[in-house]
Amino acid sequence: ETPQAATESTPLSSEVHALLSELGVPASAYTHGDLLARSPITGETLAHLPQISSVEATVAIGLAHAAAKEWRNVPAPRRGELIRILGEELRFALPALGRLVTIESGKLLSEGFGEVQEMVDICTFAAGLSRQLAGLTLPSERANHRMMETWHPLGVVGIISAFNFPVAVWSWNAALALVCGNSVVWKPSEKTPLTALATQAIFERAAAKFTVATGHTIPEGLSTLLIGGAPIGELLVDSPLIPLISATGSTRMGRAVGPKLAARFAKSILELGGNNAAIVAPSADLDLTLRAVAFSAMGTAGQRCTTLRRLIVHESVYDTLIPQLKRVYSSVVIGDPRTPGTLVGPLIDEAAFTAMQQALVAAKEDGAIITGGERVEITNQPEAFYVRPALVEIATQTNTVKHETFAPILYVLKYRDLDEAIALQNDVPQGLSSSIFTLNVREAELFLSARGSDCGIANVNIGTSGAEIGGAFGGEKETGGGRESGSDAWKQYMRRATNTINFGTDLPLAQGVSFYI
Ligand code: UN1
Repeated sequence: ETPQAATESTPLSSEVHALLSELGVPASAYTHGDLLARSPITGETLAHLPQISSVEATVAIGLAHAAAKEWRNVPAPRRGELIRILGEELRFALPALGRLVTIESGKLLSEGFGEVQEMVDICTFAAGLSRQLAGLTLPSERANHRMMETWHPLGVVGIISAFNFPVAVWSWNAALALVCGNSVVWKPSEKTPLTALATQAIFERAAAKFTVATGHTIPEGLSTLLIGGAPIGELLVDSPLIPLISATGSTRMGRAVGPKLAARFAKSILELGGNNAAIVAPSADLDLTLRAVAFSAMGTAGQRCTTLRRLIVHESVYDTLIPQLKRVYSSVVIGDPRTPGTLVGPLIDEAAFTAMQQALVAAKEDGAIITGGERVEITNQPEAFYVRPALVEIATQTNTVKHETFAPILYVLKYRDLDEAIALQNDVPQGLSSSIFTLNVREAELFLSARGSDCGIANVNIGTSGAEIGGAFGGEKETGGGRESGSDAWKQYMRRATNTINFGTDLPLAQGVSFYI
């Protein structure tokens, strides 16, 4: 590989270089190499990064494996201390890292900051968790016996993350994996390598402070960043030294990764596509519904896994809500996500724009009525892709509707009775997030019941996106079944041993089996 010349400096690239330097990333990490970092805000190239070779990556996995063997001996609350310090460093870095997230992923500034806040929050959660990795004690059927569960670290945890939450998803996995006594190896999206570099620099600072504070050195390779393309992801997936891979991305990616992991009996946490719906019932508070739908459907330019993609509206409120929603869709401010007042930033790249246009053409062929969806020229930058979010009224749930397009398209369907609405909501291959807007307790509870939403997330009177870290995050069916972040998601980063201890002098066998020698 011939290293390429440094990027021409523009106001945006200069700002990015200043942010990276403030965050502690050495210039040598982004001034040469063949991976281009770009900003969807202008489409310009911000930096050039070297990519790790397969040989180097294999060495790094070996180091991570050795690191895990050391780290598992450190008491969990002490491991929690590292994550507490990481949270502190992230809190300190929030303004700069949040801005970098905005520049590299195109989300609004408040969302860039919110993403880093999410990292701080999971560190707080994980630090507390480090004293609560509790196993059950269970009654033994035998006299003078005790049964209990012990949770042990797995080893190396591989993290494959997507562009849309370029750093928060790493932190959900890394914070839990590290307090659980594992090491982590991270392959970020090729579309967002700079925020990954910054996050790694922050981790290293936290590790150095941990050493000063505790006298404990952090094993080399406890947290490793691998900048590279699909072959590096495949290397992680195929490595016998990695017992768990947490992968976030498309269902297509999951279909490639899942069977490979299953074939070598590795564990997986898959966070794949969503096709999230909200039901708007007759009693819904329509002002609140309008705001919730606007944020969930248009926010982050439709590029969250939890983005609202289908709105299932009762016929009695359809003609009130939909015209209001159309007004919001045609007036929402689209533009530079750093500008106050902007609500819809850019799509990540041209491929996202093309996929959106293709979905809209297909919807039209299905007989849909489309409001918006066109490209919006904002900056005279041909490489930046801004769109007006699309509201697509459609009579039936066609294949186009059942497919996840990672762009701001909201399909609107009409319903008569709640069973029909719930059936529609569930009749897609994906099962991530869902909502109902209703003031009727029977409807709300039915929606949350076993015959209600089949998703991993089911909400009442809030949108489908913007989950807190305290709950388990993930979904069913083609979403992959994984759960990350809060609740007891930590258990996936550990292996459970069932221990039976005999403190008597006899050897009674379970189930009354007799075996006397
Ligand atoms: C994602 O889009 O990959 O619930 C994650 C949310 C965010 C996480 C989204 N907290 O929308």
